[in-house]
Amino acid sequence: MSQIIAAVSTGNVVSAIGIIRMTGAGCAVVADKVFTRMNGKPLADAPERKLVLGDLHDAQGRVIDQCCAVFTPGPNSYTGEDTVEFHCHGSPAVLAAGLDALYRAGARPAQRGEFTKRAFLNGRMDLTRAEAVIDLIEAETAEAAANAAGQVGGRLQKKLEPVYSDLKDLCSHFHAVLDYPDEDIDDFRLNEYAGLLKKNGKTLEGILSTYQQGQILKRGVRAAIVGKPNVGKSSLLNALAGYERVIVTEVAGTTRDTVEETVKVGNVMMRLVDTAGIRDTDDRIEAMGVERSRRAIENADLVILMIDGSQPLSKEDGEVIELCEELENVIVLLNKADKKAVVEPGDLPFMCIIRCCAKTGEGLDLFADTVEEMFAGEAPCDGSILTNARQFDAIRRAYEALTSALRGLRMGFTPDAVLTDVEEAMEAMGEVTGATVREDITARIFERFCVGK
Ligand SMILES: Nc1nc2c(ncn2[C@@H]2O[C@H](COP(=O)(O)OP(=O)(O)OP(=O)(O)O)[C@@H](O)[C@H]2O)c(=O)[nH]1
Ligand SMILES: [Mg+2]
Repeated sequence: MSQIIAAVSTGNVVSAIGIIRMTGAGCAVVADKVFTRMNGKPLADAPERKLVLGDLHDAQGRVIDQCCAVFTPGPNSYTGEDTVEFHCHGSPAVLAAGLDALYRAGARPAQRGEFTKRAFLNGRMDLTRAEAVIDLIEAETAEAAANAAGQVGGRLQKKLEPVYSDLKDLCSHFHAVLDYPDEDIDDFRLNEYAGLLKKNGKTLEGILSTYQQGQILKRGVRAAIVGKPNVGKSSLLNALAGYERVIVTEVAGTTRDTVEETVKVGNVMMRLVDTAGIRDTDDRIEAMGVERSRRAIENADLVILMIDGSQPLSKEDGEVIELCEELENVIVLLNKADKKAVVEPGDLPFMCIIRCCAKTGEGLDLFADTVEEMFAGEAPCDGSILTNARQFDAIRRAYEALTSALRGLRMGFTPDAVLTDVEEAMEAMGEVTGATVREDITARIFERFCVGK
């Protein structure tokens, strides 16, 4: 029988309400030692899943808080086990005292993610849903939250389940063939197998194709604003951030170091990096900043190349243009559109060029539309997007094993060789859903969680 665990599930800050959660068979009895209902009856007699008022007190009977408690018997609780929650006044001191009282009454401290780990081990959710819980807690945008919520609801699991089930059928057919070697697989069956492998390979390919979008959804677009000094890079960062995040002056070489800020451009979360203007310089500190600017270009998903459109292109502009020319994702901003335009888009070797004014914000709407077009992605944020590196790796291995099985089948390999590939694919799929995942990996997954979840 699992032990009774308890933790504060809300943050360690003063708030209106704070929640202590406890789970494990018999936890209502532990609760009765520290919580006295207004009517004096045991908590287990209270209506299930309904808040009841009472006093939370320590072992000596000293009242810690007047609060509500709710009892949810297993197996229909989050963890699948009996669960009690105390909805207290949200003082960290109250919550710490309440938790201490529960420890003294028989509960032990919960480890990180232990509630969700129990939910997984008790079959309340598969691993895709359990992992999405942490994504939901950590979501930084509504879109990321919506996608994680979809996966908590089982969208990814539902896509993977039929694939796993088809592979299981295939394996059993192959085993039958191997057990009765005199019966050849006829062409009809071979075509059927090949069709099944192809169909499921396509499903996995479709899921894998969303991963890049998932990366962007989860961590945002890493975007470096680059250009020669004084073109308005820092002014752009400030305009997008909506406040004076960095110093702007008319002195070339104002920004010495890279400065990061997270902003939302349209629907897309961006990790914007303002960089030191790129030029040859004898100033040691500025030169170090320029080196960092070059590195920011290498690490960026998007380079925003800024040019002062009111000045003729200079040798320094040319050097930055050369650095960016071969990159996949570049948006050129011809800044200072409030002044007479001297540079024309046709003068530049780029496709995506927008005139703008960082001072007034002119042109930034078009910039936002362009960013959305480049990065918003096509899959809906409803759980369809794969965001998790571990899941991506396992699904990729399953896909490769299926491709290899299909190749083997077409080349007339013996059934046992094809079977090995299909079993490998099943094993990898099982790692995603948790059906075959190793215990040490499970432990690592739940260590990412916070205590109390
Ligand atoms: N007229 C006009 N001036 C601008 C515009 N954007 C920026 N500036 C001015 O250009 C000067 C340089 O702006 P910054 O934003 O500091 O330029 P920067 O590219 O970050 O410069 P460094 O940090 O030195 O590389 C400041 O005086 C800004 O007020 C614009 O759209 N129009
Ligand atoms: Mg600057």
